[in-house]
Amino acid sequence: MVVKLYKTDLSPPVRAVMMACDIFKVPVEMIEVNLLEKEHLKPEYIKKNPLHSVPVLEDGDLIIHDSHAILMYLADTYGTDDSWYPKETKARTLVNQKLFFDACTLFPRLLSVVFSVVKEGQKCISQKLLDNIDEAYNFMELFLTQTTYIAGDQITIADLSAISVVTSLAIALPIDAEKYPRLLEWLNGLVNQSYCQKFNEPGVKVLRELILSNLQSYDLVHCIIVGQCVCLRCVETVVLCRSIFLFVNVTMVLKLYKTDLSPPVRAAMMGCDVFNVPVEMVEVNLMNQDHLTPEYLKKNPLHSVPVLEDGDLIIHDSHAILIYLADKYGKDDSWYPKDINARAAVNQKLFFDACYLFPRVRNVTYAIILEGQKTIAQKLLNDIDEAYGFLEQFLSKSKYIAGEQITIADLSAISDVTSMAFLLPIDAKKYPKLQAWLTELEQKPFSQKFNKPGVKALEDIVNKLLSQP
Ligand SMILES: N[C@@H](CCC(=O)N[C@@H](CS)C(=O)NCC(=O)O)C(=O)O
Repeated sequence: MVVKLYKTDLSPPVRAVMMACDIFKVPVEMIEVNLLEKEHLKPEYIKKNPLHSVPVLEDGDLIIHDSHAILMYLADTYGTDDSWYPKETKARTLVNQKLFFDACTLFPRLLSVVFSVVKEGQKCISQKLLDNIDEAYNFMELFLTQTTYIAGDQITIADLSAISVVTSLAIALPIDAEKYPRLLEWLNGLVNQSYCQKFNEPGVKVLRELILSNLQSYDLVHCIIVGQCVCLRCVETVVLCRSIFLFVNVTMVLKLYKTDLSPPVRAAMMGCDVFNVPVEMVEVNLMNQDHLTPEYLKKNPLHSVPVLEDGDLIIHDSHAILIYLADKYGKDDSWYPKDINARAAVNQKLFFDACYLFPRVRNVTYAIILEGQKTIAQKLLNDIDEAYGFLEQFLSKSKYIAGEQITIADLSAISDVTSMAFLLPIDAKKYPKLQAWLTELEQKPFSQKFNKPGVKALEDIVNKLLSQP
């Protein structure tokens, strides 16, 4: 049976999937979706993917709307061995966390550039956006200093995601060979591979032309960035708390670095509770910059919480943590199914949380807590309302967000939705399914114990800061 891939070459997530189809020899029919012609907003497409994004993979009645979840699915279904996506739990976890790194850190930094130039018509790429890209290169350099590829010494599907984005980021900011030698070595090794030349390079070229033509429409050849003259046309190839001990009958205790304010932390704490994980909670006070100390950065260069430490395995993303906990400590597979199709449905909703829900909470809370904003911009409230709309559509099809059973995707989502609901109350008439799901999940013991207190603390801080002159 031939699978269908809805795609456009401009898109790095699409390119990652096309490379995987090539590598795994997937019998695929490619269907062009012209974003500039708004084909992704047509009702037939929205029916397949309410998020109106590309790529979408259709395999019989299974529709997957996230490139990372597609890569996992293709590797499990079509991979001839497990080298691209190891089956062994620890090795798989390392790949998962780098897929989430791409979804949460790399790709959004490219999107910001494309939006600013193509949608908002900015003549220059702002220094802030360039600094963000530079920081992303730095993260990559740190990873690649430890291992040959980003998730270990073997190439994996995480490299496919990352290369499609890094080659696109390099359009905006060439990679400095002196500062990032390992990154460049990794990149040069990959861009010479036939799958990259065939399925990544053409799209990078189209994206480069799109970005440049938008800058050129302002008759710009050079882009002045804080006194520097950066000739974008010249950019050719990509050189271009120590508090809780849950006693169980095992000697090894895991450590979870956490702060209750954080939705991803709360999701991980709920996972620990649901799976009875023997965990020591270690408090990381973000206000005191505990997450920026050298010891913490050594554990997690991304300086985020949560981090789960299990012996020598360190996991720096809540979604990858939930997957790991479910696989290792789940008594059955109900929270994270082993069936490949059901698993793909959960994976895509974990990425939905990583890419849509959490960023929309963070945009508001960071603006208030870190930047001292005194009101919430209407655009950010609209984004939250749109997220409610997506959830309503998902919950109109199934009782929980990834099917008829509660899964780890609901844990991720509930931590974010409860953090949004005090910023923009949910209109139960407009979003009845969402309201019913929220009410049910809020009453669960894991939610009462490990989500509610953090939501209340966050709400109190936000309200206090908004009310201060
Ligand atoms: N994708 C990550 C996001 C984690 C994240 O951004 N956590 C925030 C707190 S909500 C943080 O640690 N911010 C501090 C920083 O990044 O410096 C996950 O799901 O674990």
